[in-house]
Amino acid sequence: MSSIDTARPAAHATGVPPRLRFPGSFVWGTATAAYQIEGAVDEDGRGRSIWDTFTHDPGRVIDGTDGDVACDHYHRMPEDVALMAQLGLGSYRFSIAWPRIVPTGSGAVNRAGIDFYSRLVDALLERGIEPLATLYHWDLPQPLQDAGGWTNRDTANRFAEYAAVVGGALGDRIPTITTFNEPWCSAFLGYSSGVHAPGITDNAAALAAVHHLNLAHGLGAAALRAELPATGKVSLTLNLAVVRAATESPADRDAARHVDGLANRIFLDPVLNGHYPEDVLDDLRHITDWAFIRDGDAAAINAPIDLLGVNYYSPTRVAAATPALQAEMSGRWVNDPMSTDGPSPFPGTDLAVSVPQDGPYTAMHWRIEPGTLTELLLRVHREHPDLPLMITENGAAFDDVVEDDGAIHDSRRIDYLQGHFAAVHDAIAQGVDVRGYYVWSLMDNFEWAWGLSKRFGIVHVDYASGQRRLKDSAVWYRDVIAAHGLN
Ligand code: GCO
Repeated sequence: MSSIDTARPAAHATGVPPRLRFPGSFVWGTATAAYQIEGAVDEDGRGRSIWDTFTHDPGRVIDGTDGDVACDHYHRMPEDVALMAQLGLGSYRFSIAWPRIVPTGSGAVNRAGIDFYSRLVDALLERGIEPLATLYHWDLPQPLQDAGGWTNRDTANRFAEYAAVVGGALGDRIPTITTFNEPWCSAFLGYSSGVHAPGITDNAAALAAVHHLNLAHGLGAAALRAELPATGKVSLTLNLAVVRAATESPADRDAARHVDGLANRIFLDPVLNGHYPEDVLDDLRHITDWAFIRDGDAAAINAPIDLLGVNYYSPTRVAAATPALQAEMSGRWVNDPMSTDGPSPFPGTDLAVSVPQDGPYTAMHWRIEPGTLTELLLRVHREHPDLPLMITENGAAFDDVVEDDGAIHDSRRIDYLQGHFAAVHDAIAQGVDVRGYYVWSLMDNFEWAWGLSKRFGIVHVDYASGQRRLKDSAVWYRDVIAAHGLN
């Protein structure tokens, strides 16, 4: 039976009911992350994070930019919240910068940091926009990295302390708090491919980081529960992958199983089922002995969550790492670690490689295939039927052009979003409990190793002046929200 609520009247100005209507309680939002938008890196007692260090290390960021100013959201927060209200957003997903709250990662709490997020939350609530806060969107306090970062088990305890501080200070006004955003990126891009901070290239370190991130999620979830009101919800956001084998050969199919293990099951299984996938443990014994997994960790990681956030952009295609592919890789990929044109190492393993896919592509060279989002949601729902899901990120970068009159006709972004909204609708119609959707991103921002060169926003940001301009996609999204569906 379809769970789509057809009783809700369409609020669209034309009075014509949308063709694809979403359930009445479905939430429409946009997402951002602290380091990508805030700037003000040295203000009001904020400590340094690994991203401050990384971006100031020449050669790490493709266009040489950094997040020192970014969208200057720290100073423009009221204006940005007004913009959200103008779009009719039901919710706003943002992240809290750990180094603003606990500047050195342990010990003293910085009141001014809490005050900033407190003002943000109040501004949102005043406008009827529900805050969804993430505790960790990659900005680890640098002193914790100096002590080993996520390879150090103790970082998980520091995270739980930080979670308790935020839960205690803001938990009465934030209905849902997310522990981590995309631990896969923190572990594998941070410690294996090294294209993200802290820029380490060591597969064994990445696997230790996976475990300590999972542990930190579990300890953090428990710490939050102890502080939150009974109605407070705790969630985790994962960037789950739809992994396809390059060919039907047994070797490529096994590579797809293996990568599915590293991209999805190494997080989903311990968090939701209380154990690591045996096949993944076995696959990687030549890299690590997994001795960092201690008695009691499985139960801690398995702390209940109320909601799973799913970030999804594009499918993944992999092949077994044959000598021929490895040779091709060393010619093409190693010289350009962000290239997606040729076969590339799959972060964290020497058993599989990522291979190119056909277009259409976004400006990230990510294949556009909305139906794979339906496929992913159906899979998670099949394996965890009682778990509510939320699309916490989906969106696309394109090379936007600002016309002389200031207009930005980003029709390809509208097409991308429309296709993915329809894919979510399709999953809901097939019985998946999807509670809402957050466009990545509210505004153009600092796209990590790509710097300011890739624009994901539905709002354009002129980085020189800080000026915000609605792209066509923002106006289109406003109408989707008003109609609560697609026409
Ligand atoms: C991620 C992060 C975002 C990115 C977005 C586009 O998924 O990598 O959560 O911070 O900016 O995904 O790459």
